[in-house]
Amino acid sequence: MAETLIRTERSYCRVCTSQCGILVDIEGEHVVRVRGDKEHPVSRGYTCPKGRALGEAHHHPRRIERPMMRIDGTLQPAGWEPILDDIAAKLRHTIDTYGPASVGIFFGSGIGMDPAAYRMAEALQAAIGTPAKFSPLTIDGTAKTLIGSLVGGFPGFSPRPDYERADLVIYIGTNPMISHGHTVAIPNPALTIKASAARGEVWVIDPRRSETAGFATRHLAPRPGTDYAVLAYLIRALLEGADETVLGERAIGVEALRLAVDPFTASHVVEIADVTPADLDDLLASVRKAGRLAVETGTGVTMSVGANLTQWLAWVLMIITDSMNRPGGTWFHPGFVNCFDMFELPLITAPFGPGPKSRPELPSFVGDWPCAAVPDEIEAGNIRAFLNLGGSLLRSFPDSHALRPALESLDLLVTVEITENETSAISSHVLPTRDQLERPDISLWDFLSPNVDMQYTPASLKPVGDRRAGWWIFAELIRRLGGEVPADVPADDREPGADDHMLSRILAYSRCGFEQLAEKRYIEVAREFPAPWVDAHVARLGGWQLAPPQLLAQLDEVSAAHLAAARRLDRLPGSLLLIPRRQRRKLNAQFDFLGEALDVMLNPEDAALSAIGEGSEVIVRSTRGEIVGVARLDDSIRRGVVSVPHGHPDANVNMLSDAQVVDTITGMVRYSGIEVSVEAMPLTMAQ
Ligand SMILES: Nc1nc2c(c(=O)[nH]1)N[C@H]1C(S)=C(S)[C@@H](COP(=O)(O)OP(=O)(O)OC[C@H]3O[C@@H](n4cnc5c(=O)[nH]c(N)nc54)[C@H](O)[C@@H]3O)O[C@H]1N2
Ligand SMILES: Nc1nc2c(c(=O)[nH]1)N[C@H]1C(S)=C(S)[C@@H](COP(=O)(O)OP(=O)(O)OC[C@H]3O[C@@H](n4cnc5c(=O)[nH]c(N)nc54)[C@H](O)[C@@H]3O)O[C@H]1N2
Ligand code: SF4
Ligand SMILES: [Mo]
Repeated sequence: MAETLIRTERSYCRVCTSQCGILVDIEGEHVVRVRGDKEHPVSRGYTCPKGRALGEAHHHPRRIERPMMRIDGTLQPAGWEPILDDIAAKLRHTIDTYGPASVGIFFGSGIGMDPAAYRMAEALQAAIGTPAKFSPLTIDGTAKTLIGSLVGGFPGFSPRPDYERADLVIYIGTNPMISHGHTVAIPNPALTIKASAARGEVWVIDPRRSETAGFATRHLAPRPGTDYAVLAYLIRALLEGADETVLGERAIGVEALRLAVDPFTASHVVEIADVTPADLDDLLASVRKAGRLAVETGTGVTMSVGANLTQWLAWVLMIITDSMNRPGGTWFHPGFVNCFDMFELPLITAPFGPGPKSRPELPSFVGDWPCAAVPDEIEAGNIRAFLNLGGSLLRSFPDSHALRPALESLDLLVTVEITENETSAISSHVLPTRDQLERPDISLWDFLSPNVDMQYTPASLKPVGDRRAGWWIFAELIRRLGGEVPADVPADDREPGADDHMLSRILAYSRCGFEQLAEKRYIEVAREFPAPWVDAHVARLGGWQLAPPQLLAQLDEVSAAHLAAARRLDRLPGSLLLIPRRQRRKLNAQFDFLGEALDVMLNPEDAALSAIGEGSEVIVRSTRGEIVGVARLDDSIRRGVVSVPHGHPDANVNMLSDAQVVDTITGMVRYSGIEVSVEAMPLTMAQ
């Protein structure tokens, strides 16, 4: 028998921001297995099915190895030189004829975890000079950034649970047992949540009794999008006799806030949110008992009509219980690459600018244009070329019906990818880049980590085929456009040490040097808590802003609409509110090969009304389109709600979403609370 030689490379997973330590067993250049690294200081051997599937992702039958361009209507392999020349010539022509704003760029999740590429993509955007920058922010969670600015005076300000001490953690619209957290990674969620529940209380607020609710001490299921009303009830009650030091000295706008939440009596909230008065009493009692608390929100909040309101009132609840930057409450991440505690944090309370011309109601928000504007911008002739850097546009953006023809009409649609999908299939140029096992990395999104820490991994494998580093691709485009690339950027990504050099540039002002990090692999620094820089920033702001006028107006508007909807008697059977859900063996549009099915999760009583049985094929319809899925009857979901996961190629839930339905303060698209009907597939069609 031939002897096999397996080597093991120590690395960390960059599929999600938990960044679990992994050991990659490799035979030749073939990944035999990926397993958890028990010696990793944070994850201690924990992994999830996605991380363990990194080998299969690398050996994906549809992986892209050669650059391709469209010649006579079909994508054909060509060399890097002619392809980059062609892209640069077309970009140059587009910019010269229509101006820099005619080039749109999507900083997709794919390059989001490739720091060296990400930074060079920013340089490419600057070289082009286009404001038409898009990112997952406006299809994921603008509310958090908005509230950071409006209430805390800085968009990147984000409180996170003091898991070591908090007696009450409230999860609203987040399911860390599956997602491993929204903006705060929870690497081994069961461990953390169980520990919180053992010490105190864990409440989950979600229209579905989620996997996280299974570990919680209590679950509450309000109507989608109405979470803010529950919080308003708590705040109304807590403002009576609240700590005057907190309210008087550290916050402003108490009176306006008091007026705003005044209508939210138990009966008002019961009518809007359809929870019971006993639920509200119990939650209030838990809050009073705990004193301090932490509220974690996720995409169930940020994708809903109540996004800004719930996020705002979650902050207010933490502020008035003196839970901000306090033990037993929340702490603020000071950054690792950029150190917020080492300089005077600027006050940024209005992160808006001019937005896309075709959607005058939408601003730019922290430098991003809303993804929902892409179809209209192309249609209007404003965007003529589009650079898709690691995005699965047709599955992630809203309104595939509007988006597909718009993208197909472009002269130039460049996709930088690792695997073929329906977006690469309609691109004019497809550029293969190194996947995470083929490149060294550090953690760019330092502030999403549960610790103040930084990791480094070398590459585990040699790049396959003609794949090139993202940073090199973008630097080559900058050069060809006549822009300046800093002299120290290596000319060739295949030079030994070239990737490491690009990573070391990112750490220039960070808490540790690259050499030290490369040697240690993981560096954590002690957390200062309570952190003086947080209190100093809030003092400069004049105190937490409890009642920003835009939010007061939105509260009136949204609660009036919810009340009207609750009183509507003419709802048709089968008319439901669609909510999003993430699946364990999937990451957005990725990991299809792990076989998660598109299940349409319904309450059995709703299903019975429409004669839908378990496992039967159903049609889900919105005003924008329809998809077919398989019904899963489950009483963990509340009546009137249907939960459908996104990112599936054949039944793409974004055939149902509407690019015109967005939050007008931030341009965030509405993915939760979409009105749909669900019907059993007629037998003749099902056969
Ligand atoms: N209806 C609905 N739509 C949603 C959501 C929802 O809940 N409901 N969720 C939204 C959210 S929260 C987000 S963040 C977005 C995500 O939307 P996207 O940013 O489009 O992210 P993914 O779908 O993960 O697609 C990432 C792509 O990058 C590729 N890729 C993987 N690794 C690499 C790499 O190393 N380099 C490069 N260049 N590419 C790589 C993958 O093959 C994949 O095609 O979708 C949003 N869309
Ligand atoms: N396995 C896996 N992990 C992932 C991803 C993935 O696709 N798969 N995606 C990654 C990405 S890009 C992101 S942004 C994060 C997101 O992380 P999370 O925000 O934790 O996302 P979900 O797991 O979908 O949890 C959202 C929860 O909100 C609930 N919900 C929906 N609408 C409402 C509402 O109106 N109110 C309330 N209270 N709840 C509501 C849903 O039922 C669901 O349980 O996950 C990341 N991690
Ligand atoms: S939780 Fe899963 S996907 Fe996220 S880093 Fe860990 S192994 Fe990777
Ligand atoms: Mo996301």
